This record gives sequence, structure tokens and C-alpha cells, in this order.
Amino acid sequence: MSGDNRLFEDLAERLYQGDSKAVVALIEQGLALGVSPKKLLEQGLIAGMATVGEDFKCGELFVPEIIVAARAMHAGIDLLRPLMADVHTSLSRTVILGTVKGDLHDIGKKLVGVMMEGAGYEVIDLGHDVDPEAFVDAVKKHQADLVGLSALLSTTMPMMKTTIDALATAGLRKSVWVLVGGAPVTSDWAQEIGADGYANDAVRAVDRARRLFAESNPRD
Ligand code: B1M
Repeated sequence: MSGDNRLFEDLAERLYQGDSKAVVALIEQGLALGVSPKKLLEQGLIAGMATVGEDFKCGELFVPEIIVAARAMHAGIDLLRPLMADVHTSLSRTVILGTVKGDLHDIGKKLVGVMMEGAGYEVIDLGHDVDPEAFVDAVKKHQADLVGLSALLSTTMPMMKTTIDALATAGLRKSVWVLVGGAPVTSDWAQEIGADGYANDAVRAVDRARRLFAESNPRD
């Protein structure tokens, strides 16, 4: 057991350092020793990404370091995903992400996706320039718990409201939370357009999602 703990600590540490090769090697080592993929995911990769998030919040890490750590996390997840049916039980919440229609900026949104995945949520990233109807279809198809909308242009911010309205028209607004973010977006704007939450960076997006998931139902 203490050997497993050591392995999880090493895995989290190597992920923090963005060392993809070591992450893959440690996962292979763990699997060979019979450690469950779910534990490697939760106690190694997700734990490491949580520390990355904390240190980003305190200003000890910056975006480039997050991107490198994210690459290592993806290398680990890619290795684990096909091995485990039970990954899906730990990926207990489904998050649909996208940059709204008319907006091509997607770097920050991708970071949000990485941190959400790092927190253990299943992320369906629809990309950029996403039509409101595509969000609606994805929520239905994946029975999503949360929709994350990103906008980087003041001219595309109104498309967030259009997307929220489309969810409401489709009768989905009571079953899905909506989180908004992006450089020009504010909490006042989020409130004005009827979103459930706002976050100014990827780490806080996870915090906000976690708080929303702790509530019983969207819009109750
Ligand atoms: Co554009 N661009 N751009 N651009 N671009 C900005 C956004 C701009 C501020 C530059 C400027 O003028 N100073 C300006 C917008 C002004 C405004 O409306 N307020 C601008 C403009 C005007 C344009 C064009 C119109 C330029 C033109 O063609 N004349 C054009 C528009 C194209 C379109 O979208 N239709 C355009 C195009 C582009 C590129 C394609 C060249 C490229 C995007 C490439 C890509 O994303 N694949 C680009 C880039 C790179 C930028 C800047 C330089 C950088 C954006 C970025 O990636 N930041 C940007 C200026 C700047 O911000 N310094 C600029 C890094 C990223 C990590 O931060 O995206 O803020 P950010 O994400 C953060 C938070 O905002 C938050 O968390 C992230 C991580 O912590 N967050 C969320 C983001 N989404 C979230 C969602 C959440 C929660 C948090 O919940 C769901």
C-alpha cells in the first residue's frame, strides 16, 4: 500500500513537472503491478493537476507551465482511457465546452477543458465558432451536466445569451448548468444573461463547476 502511495506521489510530481515520458512510464509500472487504472487516474493524474491548479491560483505557476502539465496529463489519460471501463464511473459529470458562434479564440477554453478533465469530469469540447444548436444537440446527446461557454470578443458576448436562450427553448435549461468566461466577460454579464456562474480563469472555472455540482439541480 505504501508502495502504491509512493507511486501516486511520483506520478503527481512528474505530471506537475510536465514530464510526459515519466508519467507514461509510471502508469505502465503501476499497471504492471496491478494498480487499478481508476486509482492511477484519481490519486496520480487528478491529484497532480489539482496541485497545478492551486499553484496557478497563488501565482507560482503560469499558463505555459499549465500547458506542459496538461500535455503530460493527456499522455496519461490516453494510456488509461482504452484500458478502463471504470474511468467513466469516475468521470462522474459531463461538461460540454465551446467558444460561441462567431468567435475563433480557443486557447483559454482549451485550458478550461484541461482543468475540468484534470478534476475528473468528462469533457466534450465542441471547439470554436460553435452554433447554439450544436450546444443544444450536444447537451441532449451526452446528457450533460454543465455547458461552458467561452467568448473573447465583446462582439460575440451576446451570442452567450443567444445560446442560453436556445437551451431554454429546447427545454434544457432546468437540467443543465451554464458557466461563462473569457477575457471580456464579467460576473455582472453572467448574471444579466442568466448564466449560473462565471469564472475568470481555468482553475476558478473548476471551482465554480464544483460548487454548482454540489447544488441539487440547476435553476431549482
Ligand atoms: Co484575437 N483578439 N482577434 N486572435 N486575440 C483578442 C481577444 C483582443 C483582446 C486583442 C486586442 O485587441 N488587444 C481583441 C478583442 C477585443 C475585444 O473584443 N474585447 C481581439 C481581436 C479584435 C481579434 C480579431 C477581431 C482581430 C482581427 O481580425 N481584426 C480576430 C477575431 C477572429 C474571430 O474570433 N472571429 C482575432 C483573431 C485572433 C487569432 C485567430 C489570430 C488568435 C486566436 C487563436 C486561437 O485562439 N486559436 C487571437 C489571439 C491569440 C488573441 C490574443 C492575443 C490572445 C488570446 C489568448 O489566447 N489568451 C488576445 C489578446 C490578449 O488576450 N492579450 C486577442 C491566452 C488565454 C490563456 O487567455 O483566452 O483570456 P484567455 O482565457 C483565460 C480566461 O479568459 C478564462 O480562462 C482562460 C485561462 O485561464 N476563460 C474562461 C476563457 N474561457 C473561459 C470559459 C469559462 C471560464 C473561464 O467557463 C466556461
